[in-house]
Amino acid sequence: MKRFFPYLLSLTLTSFAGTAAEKPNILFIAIDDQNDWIGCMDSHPMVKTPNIDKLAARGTLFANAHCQAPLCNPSRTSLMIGLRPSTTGIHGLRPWFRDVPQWSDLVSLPQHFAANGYQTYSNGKIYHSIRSQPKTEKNPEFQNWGSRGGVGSKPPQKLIGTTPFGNHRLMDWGVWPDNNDDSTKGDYDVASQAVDMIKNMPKDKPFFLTAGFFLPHVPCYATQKWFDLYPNDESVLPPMPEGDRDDTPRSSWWIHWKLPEPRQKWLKENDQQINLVRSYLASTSFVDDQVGRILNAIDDAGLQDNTIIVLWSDHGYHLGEKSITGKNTLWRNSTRVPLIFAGPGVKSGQKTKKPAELLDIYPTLVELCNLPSLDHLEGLSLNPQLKNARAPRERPAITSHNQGNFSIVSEKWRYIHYVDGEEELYDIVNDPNEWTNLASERKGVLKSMREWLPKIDNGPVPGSGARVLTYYDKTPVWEGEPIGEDDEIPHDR
Ligand SMILES: [Ca+2]
Ligand SMILES: [Ca+2]
Repeated sequence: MKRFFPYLLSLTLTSFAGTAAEKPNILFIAIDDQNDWIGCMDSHPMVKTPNIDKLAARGTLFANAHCQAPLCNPSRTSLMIGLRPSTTGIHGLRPWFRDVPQWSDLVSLPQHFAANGYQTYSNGKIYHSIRSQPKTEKNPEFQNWGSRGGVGSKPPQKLIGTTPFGNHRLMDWGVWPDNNDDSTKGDYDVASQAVDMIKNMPKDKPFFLTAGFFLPHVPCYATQKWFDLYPNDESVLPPMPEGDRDDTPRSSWWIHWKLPEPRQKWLKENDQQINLVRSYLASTSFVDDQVGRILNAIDDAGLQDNTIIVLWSDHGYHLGEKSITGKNTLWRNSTRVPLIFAGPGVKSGQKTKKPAELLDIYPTLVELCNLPSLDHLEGLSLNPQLKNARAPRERPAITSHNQGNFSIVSEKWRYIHYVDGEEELYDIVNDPNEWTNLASERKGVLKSMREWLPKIDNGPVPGSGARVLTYYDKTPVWEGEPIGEDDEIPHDR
């Protein structure tokens, strides 16, 4: 009997290795508030993101990908559980979806992988509100928790002075720390701990490893070396024609009525336009460098041929375009996001203009890894486009921001419907900056785009708050305060 034992043992080990080889690992990289200012997305002509560009060249870039909501909590909840915000009723920064009885047991993306033989690892910001396991919940969101990430080292006081709408502590940017040391930054720690996990994790199971970067979310603090990549003059600014909002409805303001993010007017008056844009670009390049550290660790560990890498951002960001900064809009600046897949099952060197949604990530990874499919998912698998960039796509990309406000993007058009019935239409091929609203001219296009408005359009769940707009009896209510018909649009208070 004794001499058979080593044989049995090696058989067991072989079958474990076999399982791991059949199931590719997942490296899941999230960037917070990263708009389409990524080199390979041909948006900002100066931005430097060599590592993300290299990843895109190794895989498939979705150049027409859009978030499901232009705000952290609803966007990330949607991506992680596979349901639209208009289905879940998660529209604001509150609540945490597990506190909503209807969604408390829904199987999230990492939970589904854990249930199918994966070890799951969390680093940094993946969900909006948790970076460690909530004590009250029985099912772990992740099995292993690493870096909490976040902003890291902060200056003793704000660098840019007092900002409107309450001088929010996050509304800040500039060079920090001032000694060129990146190692005190939360995102540096996210990359470091992800690299350690890649090096040291047990090899008997496939992994689902996340790295959630906080920058270029405000406060956009970066060290001087990243600022040095960008000129300190007006050439860094995006094009922002005067009066761009003259052809947009008043209800476009309702969904970002009062925000801590300063308006363009404040930036101009306080000479902060160039500083903000450079700070954002510097933060993007710094995060790109952290992405590169993790990609190198995958290569160094010899895992590149057996690891699917997906990189995404939860929504975009305005830096003065359409008179505002921040998110909370249904235009390109807020909805268009980087979305890249690379690794086994993904054709390399592809760039597709087919519409894609962050909601599609869940069913795509499930299919790529041959996991059991789940009935509740509202996204579509992107596998056809991962194999052939021109493969047909049956529906456009749909973004919502609070009940009744939707943006619908096809290969040719962006259609916007506001809660009061107002509409916008842009030809995104010939007018990628969405400057000319064609809603009054193209009635036929409007009609066909309207067909895609989701049939389910739920209002905010109980406990909703922070950036929630409701609309009853033709009265918009922003964060509990009615907006009067003649109220001046808040620009600078
Ligand atoms: Ca965000
Ligand atoms: Ca315009």
